[in-house]
Amino acid sequence: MTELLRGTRPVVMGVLNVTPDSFSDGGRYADLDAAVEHGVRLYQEGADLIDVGGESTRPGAVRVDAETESARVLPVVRALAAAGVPMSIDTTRSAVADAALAAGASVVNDVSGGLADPLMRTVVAAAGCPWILMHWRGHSDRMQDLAHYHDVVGEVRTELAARVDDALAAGVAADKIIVDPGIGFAKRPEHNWRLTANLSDLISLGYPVLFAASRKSYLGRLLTDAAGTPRPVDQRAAATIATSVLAVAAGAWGVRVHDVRDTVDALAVWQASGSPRVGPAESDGGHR
Ligand code: PMM
Repeated sequence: MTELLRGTRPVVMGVLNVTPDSFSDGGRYADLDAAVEHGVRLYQEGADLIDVGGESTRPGAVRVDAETESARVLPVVRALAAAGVPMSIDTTRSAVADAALAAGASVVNDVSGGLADPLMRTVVAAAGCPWILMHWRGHSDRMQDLAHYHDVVGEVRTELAARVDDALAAGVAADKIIVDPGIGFAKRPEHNWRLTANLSDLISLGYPVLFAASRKSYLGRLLTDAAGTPRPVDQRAAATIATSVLAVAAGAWGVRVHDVRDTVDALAVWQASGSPRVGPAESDGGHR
């Protein structure tokens, strides 16, 4: 994990949603054996971390209770830990994060950036684990109503900086913080494109940046066919890989993707091409 956080090479997180209703893989890995098998496969394909989630965050999703979320993820986390697979837990709930860390996860991926549960910062600070703080404005049932910006890149940067300040004030170490623009969360397609094109503005905060556009709807809309139908979710891999390479080339610390093997291949090409890695250490000498 320490090596991952140092950012000497791009990190690939593989998505494992143990939910019936996530937008791209919902229902496919709701069964324990299928989930564990898929997590192991993504790890073997080269993922650095498997990101295990038990609550869908697709636009409009209705929340599940903490018990349901825990019952979905904990057996998977335990089994993957036993298989030696490193994991992040994708949750906004401190109780789920706490239990998943105890069960073998080593990173907390919080799409609310600590806003949904005020106890999350305490759990993360006590655990001393890395914390991914994503830009978020509200739960999925209402997030599209919150997609109003004058300057999306500037506002996301300012709001993420506030999340970082909250984390630091709670005792989370600066070198454990990762930020994420939250592609698709309270964002319209034009907002997602502005953020995709201006990642360097977020990288200049001085924290590792995770970019997570995999299969998201703005890519489907980009690839709309002549009849006006957006490209289906399972046919957005090439577009996703293009965004991942662009993000890493712009200095992103890592990407969160469904298609691990092809992403790893594409990033190997990027690295072999000798492209200089431009990250916080090189660009502005560290934290804000
Ligand atoms: N997106 C989803 C879930 N978790 N975590 C982070 N850090 N960033 C994201 O953009 C993000 C996330 C929703 O996508 P999925 O349904 O494919 O998991």
